[in-house]
Amino acid sequence: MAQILIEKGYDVFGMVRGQANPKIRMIQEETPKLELVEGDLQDLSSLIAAVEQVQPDEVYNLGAISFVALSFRQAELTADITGLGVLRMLEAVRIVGGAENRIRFYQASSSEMFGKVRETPQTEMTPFHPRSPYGAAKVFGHYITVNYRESYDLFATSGICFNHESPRRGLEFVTRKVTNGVARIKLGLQEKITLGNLDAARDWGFAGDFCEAMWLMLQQDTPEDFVIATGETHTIGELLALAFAAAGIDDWKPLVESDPRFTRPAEVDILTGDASKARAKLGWKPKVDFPELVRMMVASDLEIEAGDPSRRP
Ligand code: G4F
Repeated sequence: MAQILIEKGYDVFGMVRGQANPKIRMIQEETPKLELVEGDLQDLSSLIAAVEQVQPDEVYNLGAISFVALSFRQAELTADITGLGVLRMLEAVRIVGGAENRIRFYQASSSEMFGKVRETPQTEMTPFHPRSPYGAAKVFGHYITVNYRESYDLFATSGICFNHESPRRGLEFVTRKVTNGVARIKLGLQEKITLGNLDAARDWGFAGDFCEAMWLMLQQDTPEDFVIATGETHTIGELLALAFAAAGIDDWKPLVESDPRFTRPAEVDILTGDASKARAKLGWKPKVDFPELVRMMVASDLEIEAGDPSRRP
């Protein structure tokens, strides 16, 4: 997101928490023009101070505990950061933005809110049925954003984003776990990839495309919520086949195993988004398709894993 906004000519400030945040070095190397400010989604006064310091025109709240599996083990923390953190950020935006509501606000809502899906494909009108503490916290974040828009006339919007991936994806998420595992197998650094539920299916898109949609949402005349998705669903089997093919490995099935350690107490089996509203009103459509996304991630992981071991994730 920062990279896209910098390319558009914005002065961009990223909020970081903690004293010795391990991601700061990577962020500074990848986006040197990004300025960092301190703030913590659990601490309203720190958010007010950050927003006062920056005096932003637009705030993009992409901050959360975003790993669904972790949310089962740290449910209260997830509710506090992923759920209540949105309320605190909205309060900071409302207070600092003054009576004329100078600051526009984007909330990263999630397709995890659809959970045990009530209809396919999912639209802005599909009822929610979250299947994890993460999904439940995102539902709160979504509705409190709608509520601040309706109560205080804030320019507050939610993008209901389906899974969006890139070479910068964390290794704990299934796409990157697969592409990084494939690269390591190819280079003789690892023998197998151990996953959880191999039957899951997702509507996976490229994060860069999705960030463009987030920006477009804040450039409209009126704030509205949008589903952001590719409309295509792929299985983990397809992800594996494409990733191994990108590394030139044919006989991959014996290289993948499933372990209950990686399954979840409740699962979201399948997601398919309908982004017709975004297409019609924002003129948005994804540019990178699924095979290209997987090839991009495998190529990046092959380069990382073949390089200096101290730079490996
Ligand atoms: O890559 P995942 O961990 O992503 P998940 O749970 O769909 O959540 C991501 O997308 C959401 C949008 O829909 C975001 F809101 C959220 O923050 C995050 O970015 O898992 C995808 C699927 C799941 O069904 C999971 O059970 O892959 C399955 N899976 C199977 N084996 C695995 C594994 N997931 C992970 N992370 N690791 C495995 O070994």
